[in-house]
Amino acid sequence: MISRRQMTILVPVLLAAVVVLLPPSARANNIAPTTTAAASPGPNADGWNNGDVTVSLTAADDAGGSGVKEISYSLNGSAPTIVSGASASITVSQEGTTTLTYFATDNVGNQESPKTLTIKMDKTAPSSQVLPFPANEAFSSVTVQWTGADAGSGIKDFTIYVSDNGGPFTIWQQNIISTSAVFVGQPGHTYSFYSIARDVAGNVEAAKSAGDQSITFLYEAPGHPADTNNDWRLSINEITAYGAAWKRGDPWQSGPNPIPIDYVTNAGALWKTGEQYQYDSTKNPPLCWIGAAE
Ligand SMILES: [Ca+2]
Ligand SMILES: [Ca+2]
Ligand SMILES: [Ca+2]
Repeated sequence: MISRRQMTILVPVLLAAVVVLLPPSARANNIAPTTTAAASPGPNADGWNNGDVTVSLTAADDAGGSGVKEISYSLNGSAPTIVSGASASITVSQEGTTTLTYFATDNVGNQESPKTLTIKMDKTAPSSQVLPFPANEAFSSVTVQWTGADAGSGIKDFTIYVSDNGGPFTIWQQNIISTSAVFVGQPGHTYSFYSIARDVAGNVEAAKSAGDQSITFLYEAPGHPADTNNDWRLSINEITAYGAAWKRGDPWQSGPNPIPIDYVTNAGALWKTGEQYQYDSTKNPPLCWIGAAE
């Protein structure tokens, strides 16, 4: 006879022995499979795709588990698709944001917690154009402006091309985020401009064969007298030399002389706002020299 006391010791020992002797599949019968998703091609650095994406789902059960029975997935909350086995392949081709929800189930019914993969897709190229120039703009420095629009991921940047007197278009501004820049040309030349936009997903606007806008520079616009190298920029060296000449009362290489104080302050203000400046024919010197947006 086994005593009551012996029983309290024997029963747990026997139960432990039964657990050890059971086959592994019966022991580990409550662990769900794990699914991993691989998107091909992956998104760009900004998180966008500009073409169809194939997602490969691969599920694995726990070692010695009952094995993967099926994978279930759905796109944007639609009715789930169930695929037998441990792998599935899904092609996402819809523009916009697609959320793929997926999980695997093993042969004894253990279900993985659903996982999601988000794909942002934009296959539509942007459009853009150089804006018309203001009337009577006929000097050799002009602000060129452009604009663009995009469905989906939005405009990333622009590349602006220029043609001199009907010659081939060459890049003037490459991958610029700003929507304006100052162009300095030669008197007597006609310049044509067009813009090509790029969106965040990497789509590029179709090539153009003609300019969006053109302008003819009839006259040489007078630069600021402090701009001694005539590059439409007032450097710190140029304004320092101009200011020193004014202080000493020395004559300057280009007039007016003696140097008026408001010419000196105007030069300093233009340097302060970013060096680059342009000519405004509607104002008198020195207010005709105004800061130019980079
Ligand atoms: Ca399992
Ligand atoms: Ca787009
Ligand atoms: Ca200069």
